[in-house]
Amino acid sequence: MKWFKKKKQTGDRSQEASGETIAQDLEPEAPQEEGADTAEPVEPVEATGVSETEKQGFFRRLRNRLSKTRQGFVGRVDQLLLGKKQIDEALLEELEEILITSDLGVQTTLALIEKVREKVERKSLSNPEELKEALQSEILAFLKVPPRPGRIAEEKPHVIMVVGVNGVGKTTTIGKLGARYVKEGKRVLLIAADTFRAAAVEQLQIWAERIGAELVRHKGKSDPSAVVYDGIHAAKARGVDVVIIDTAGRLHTKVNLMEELKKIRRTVARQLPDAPHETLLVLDATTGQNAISQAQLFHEALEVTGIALVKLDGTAKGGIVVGISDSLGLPLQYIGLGEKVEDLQDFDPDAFMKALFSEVNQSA
Ligand SMILES: Nc1nc2c(ncn2[C@@H]2O[C@H](COP(=O)(O)OP(=O)(O)OP(=O)(O)O)[C@@H](O)[C@H]2O)c(=O)[nH]1
Ligand SMILES: [Mg+2]
Repeated sequence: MKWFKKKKQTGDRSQEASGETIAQDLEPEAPQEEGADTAEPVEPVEATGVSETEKQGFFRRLRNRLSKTRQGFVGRVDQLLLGKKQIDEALLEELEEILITSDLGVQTTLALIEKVREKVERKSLSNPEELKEALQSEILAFLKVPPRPGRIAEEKPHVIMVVGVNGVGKTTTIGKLGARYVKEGKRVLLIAADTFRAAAVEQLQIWAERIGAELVRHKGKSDPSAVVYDGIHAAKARGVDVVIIDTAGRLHTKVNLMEELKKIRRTVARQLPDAPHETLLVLDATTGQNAISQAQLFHEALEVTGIALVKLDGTAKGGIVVGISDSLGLPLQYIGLGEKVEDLQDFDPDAFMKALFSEVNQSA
């Protein structure tokens, strides 16, 4: 039965950054419990069937949570253009600096500036207002990675394996994502395969209880693949729709980590030949260009299918969205805008740009 469809995107993009940053050492805090899922309704997964009021609330939240980036990036562009009458080389150089320091990435910035410069030379762009419009449309073009046919799970369950370095927001993202599927009426099972850290299992358990998902866990420090084996087995037996696997972000070495994750993947595939259907990489927007290096590392080892870029609410350098879309050729699937269950949104390039470039001084 072809019951589940996911969009996937592709792009012929160059690699931008290199290096490894697996040893990031952020200690996650426990998820916030109070009223997390009662404050506002959880947004549905599909845009279809969403009321106008919900859409507005959705956009308002996006806009509010991007305020740091709007002020730090678009606000600086506005300041640069203020009172300028013409576009000269000095102005383009300053713009280049703003783009780079907003974390769009060097290569992406140079490509953007080049496109703008061409337009200036062709005289299709002559004043700062037009420059700002051109900048928006060129950035949007970078964000719109062309879609490709989705991968379809032939039979239940649809399996999503979530990976990323420690502290980026994997477990929180799993909670939010699981909540969306539960809201859609799907039966969701979470697998606690981060057995490296004692508190990790409890953290996932809290999320499972909060969102109404099932949980498969082992007591004590067992082999992650053994937990995954039991989890998939249970999911098949119970007719679960969606399985989400939480994994460790840190092991003794990064080689160990990647080998462990590959082993988990093999375990899943042995029980369900097409699975995992998605390998979702969670990246922390506040780590800037490191996020791109991490993505390259994980993608090489695990063939990541999509990215969740979270903590966008906590950074003025949201330009990383553009850098990631441009340099990885991987679809930016979700963005995280806070710690609560409703703070995970599908990444929508048009809405993102609209939220970012709406008037800086407009009340949030
Ligand atoms: N502001 C903000 N905080 C977030 C977001 N996503 C996650 N967090 C917070 O980031 C911290 C770490 O999140 P976790 O979900 O525990 O991260 P993890 O990747 O599972 O960490 P490990 O299990 O140690 O590998 C928690 O305090 C979360 O509440 C987000 O979109 N915005
Ligand atoms: Mg975790």
